[in-house]
Amino acid sequence: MKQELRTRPFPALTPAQRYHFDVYGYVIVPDVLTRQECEVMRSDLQRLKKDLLAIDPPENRVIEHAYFQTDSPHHHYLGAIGQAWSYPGILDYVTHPKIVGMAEEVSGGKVHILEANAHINRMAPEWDLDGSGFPKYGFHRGLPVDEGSHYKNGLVHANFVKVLTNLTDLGPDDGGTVVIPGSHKTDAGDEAIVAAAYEDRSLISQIVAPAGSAVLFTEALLHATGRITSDNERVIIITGYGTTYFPWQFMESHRSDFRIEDAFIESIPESLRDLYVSEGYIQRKHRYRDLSQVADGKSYPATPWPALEERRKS
Ligand SMILES: O=C(O)CCC(=O)C(=O)O
Repeated sequence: MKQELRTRPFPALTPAQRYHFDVYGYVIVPDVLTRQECEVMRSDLQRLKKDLLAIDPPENRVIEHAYFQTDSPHHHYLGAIGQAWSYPGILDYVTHPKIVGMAEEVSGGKVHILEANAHINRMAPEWDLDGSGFPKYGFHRGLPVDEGSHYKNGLVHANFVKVLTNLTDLGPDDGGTVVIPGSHKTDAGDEAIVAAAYEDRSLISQIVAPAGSAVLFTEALLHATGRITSDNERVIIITGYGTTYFPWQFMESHRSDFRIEDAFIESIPESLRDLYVSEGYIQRKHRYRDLSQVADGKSYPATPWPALEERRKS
């Protein structure tokens, strides 16, 4: 019998966190990563950025499928990092028991990795402002309202969710992600919703949280990168998880050749295999909680990747 749901907490969220997710479409979960984990992941992302920048000419900047989706002096957006096995902190993030457990809970069962990416950014030299001098944002959503969600036990479950974790502290000036709370329920035209939110800025919330806090949200929620006005660098790492209705062996990329490498697949530990590779068609494996159920507070250890250790040595 498969072990995947037993190696992760269920339910991963407290009733209050689960209720917040339902009402607002997102929840900030503090202390998901320790300071030490943040440091390891941040230094692996910085190393990947440095290694990519060292490749010349720039159009060849690909390492283990990871590449720059944005390569500008103030913003490096690293795409397709989910099989960058030379940077183990990244693999530890995308397969982290608590993070996957949260994604499974709000998806209503088994999930797999659809995308993995990261942003390393600083204050932008220019930013689009509205007539009153307030920032405009690139609000978007990856899941249409009502097309990718269902209710069970009165709780919303989404087929595509993201867990975005800040590896640096985010104060109010540090460009935390902005969201339009509750927009995951409103199918009234994204432009009209965003215009309404610009009219009354209290409809927009910005993530302000210490390093190691995770923002779990349904992709039906309108969200965007916030504006940095401090001198601090922001480093965030993101995994998008989808239910098994989404295609397998594919992770987001603007490059058409992107596929998970066979050698990488062979190195995946058994209990993490389902996160990367299909073992059958659909196999939804639902799992639902009641709102009153208390969170599973046990700490689940990360699964080691012995085969990768071997590859790294050879
Ligand atoms: O940069 C951010 O804070 C938001 C990232 C984002 O918009 C996304 O993952 O779709």
